[in-house]
Amino acid sequence: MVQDTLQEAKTYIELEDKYGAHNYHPLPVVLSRGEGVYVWDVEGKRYYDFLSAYSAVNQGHCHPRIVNALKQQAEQLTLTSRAFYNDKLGPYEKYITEYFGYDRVLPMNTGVEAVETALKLCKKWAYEVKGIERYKAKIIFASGNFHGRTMGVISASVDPDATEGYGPYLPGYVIIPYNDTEALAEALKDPDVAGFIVEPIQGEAGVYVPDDNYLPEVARLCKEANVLFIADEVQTGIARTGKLLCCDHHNLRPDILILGKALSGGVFPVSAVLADDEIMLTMKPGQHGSTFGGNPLACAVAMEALEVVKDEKLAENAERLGKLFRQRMKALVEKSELVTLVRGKGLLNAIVINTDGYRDEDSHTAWDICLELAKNGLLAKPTHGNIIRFAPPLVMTEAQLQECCDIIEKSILDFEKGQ
Ligand code: IF1
Repeated sequence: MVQDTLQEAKTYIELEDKYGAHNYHPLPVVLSRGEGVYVWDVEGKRYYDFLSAYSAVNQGHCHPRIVNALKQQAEQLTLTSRAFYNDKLGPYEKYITEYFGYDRVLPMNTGVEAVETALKLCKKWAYEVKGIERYKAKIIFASGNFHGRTMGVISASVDPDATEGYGPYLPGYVIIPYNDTEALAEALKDPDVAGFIVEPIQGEAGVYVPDDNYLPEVARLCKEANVLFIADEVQTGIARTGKLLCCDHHNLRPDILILGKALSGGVFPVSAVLADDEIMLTMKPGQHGSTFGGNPLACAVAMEALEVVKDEKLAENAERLGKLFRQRMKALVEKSELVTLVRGKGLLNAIVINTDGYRDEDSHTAWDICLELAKNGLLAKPTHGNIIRFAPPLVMTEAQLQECCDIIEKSILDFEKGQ
């Protein structure tokens, strides 16, 4: 369908073009159904989904158990607001805090709301526990970060696409290079630093996996400086990188843990911030909130989504299939002129396409390869010009993964021949 977008698909594309904001540039594929590792377009063509809605459908599209939990609760009670108690939030709070090993959870909806919540908690803690003078608290971010699209978060971005035209920005942020513990140690000399927020792997930056000792050093340096280590696991969490959390690869326990996306298996916006009493109880009644935060529907869906992760051993599967995937891609690097490297952890991987310059938006090479992949029944999308992220649902079988590697290899080698 991709090349000669048929009339029906064109209709949907034209509707979005005419009536929608143009804040995305989608691949010309119009999807109408999803199940497990597959999605279908309006012409009935089936694709392997190698984006997983940016790691929100780790459990696979429309997982029956999660959809059923949604349906059951939707016919019972969907939203009470936090003006009253309900019979789902308490049990969910107990469940998720025991699941991840924290004293408390603050439930939100989108990933960026959870990030903003974590940043507010960090400052509250800085003034009320660490004793930093109001309002001198600073938070350190890593360059190349992606934590969402709100003003409070893009103020720490160095990506012109994410920031240009949205000033003035929020003050109080310090930006240091990613994967650089010396820069962190230097920045931590400032006694007004409250926290360091970091993605265990930088997704948007192109699946940038830091050195093995980076995160352990981050945790050690933050502890030494009495600064909060805040892990944004919105994309790397929920089994994506081959462990329940990416921090688990290093047996690290961030002071504040941020979750989103696959926390709901992609059927509903659910996010969460987890921390212990000393941090979480700095927020008093009325000092933070959200209309939908912690709603009964979200609680029912998230509990089932997390049960599925455990029951179906999705982290183990991601670990095993991720190794296979990178082996196959390394073999492709040997055969291909275009593919220069593969990097990732578990089933969060990316290949780098050989074009000049990091933000080589003009190359279209990665984009055109994604069109070729779609033609051959596999959906993926470039990030930052010359990098293609590959992140299938974690329910994939080995046979399906091998078939997908065949598709990727064929598409890229055919594309090169056609160049
Ligand atoms: C877009 C990127 C991925 C995230 C991390 C917080 C959030 C995200 C590590 C905010 C969201 C999404 C947002 C979406 C595309 C996608 C994305 F390309 F933008 F960067 F995955 F890599 N922390 N990432 O990755 O969560 O508020 O969106 O629920 O904005 O285009 P959200």
